[in-house]
Amino acid sequence: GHRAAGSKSDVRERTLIAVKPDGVQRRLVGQIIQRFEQRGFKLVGLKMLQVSDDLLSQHYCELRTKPFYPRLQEYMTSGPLLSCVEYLIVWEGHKVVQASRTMVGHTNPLEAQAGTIRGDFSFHISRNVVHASDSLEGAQREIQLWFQKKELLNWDCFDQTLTCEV
Ligand code: IDP
Repeated sequence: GHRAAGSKSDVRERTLIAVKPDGVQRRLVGQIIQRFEQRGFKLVGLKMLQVSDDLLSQHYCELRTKPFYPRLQEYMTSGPLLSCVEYLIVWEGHKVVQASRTMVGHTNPLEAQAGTIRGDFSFHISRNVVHASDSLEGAQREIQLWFQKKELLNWDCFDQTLTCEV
């Protein structure tokens, strides 16, 4: 049977975006948040933290055995950036997982199109500025890993509650 495009379950879809340490050091956080806001997604969770090796390996559980994992770990938790602060941001909206992957661009910035975050702000795979969950299941797992339930806010947009009264 036919179902309307914007059903409630679609609208509540959520994804995790992380601004990696290079993005924070380069003061790109505002511009990255702005791109998701202007696209129309709703910010429902936001925190700044220093990622531990342990949480990083849980986050990247599928990459732990890859040859580049030590380099990834150095990029995200230690190494030349001295203090590795990152921002974790949860966005909500229709098909937000897929839309975010498109906005972020190819893993290797050299392959990322201009107009994407990686294509506009980076040129090296170990300095690719952002993370975006790659599937619905991945998003749910990652959001649970980084956020407690009470840290995610359900809020109504002001413009949806305006009436003619002043
Ligand atoms: P994604 O971030 O685009 O989802 P993943 O394959 O999940 O890509 O890899 C996670 C991160 O690990 C990448 O964003 C990148 O920083 C790093 N990475 C991935 N592949 C390589 C590689 O071949 N060499 C070095 N670093 C890599």
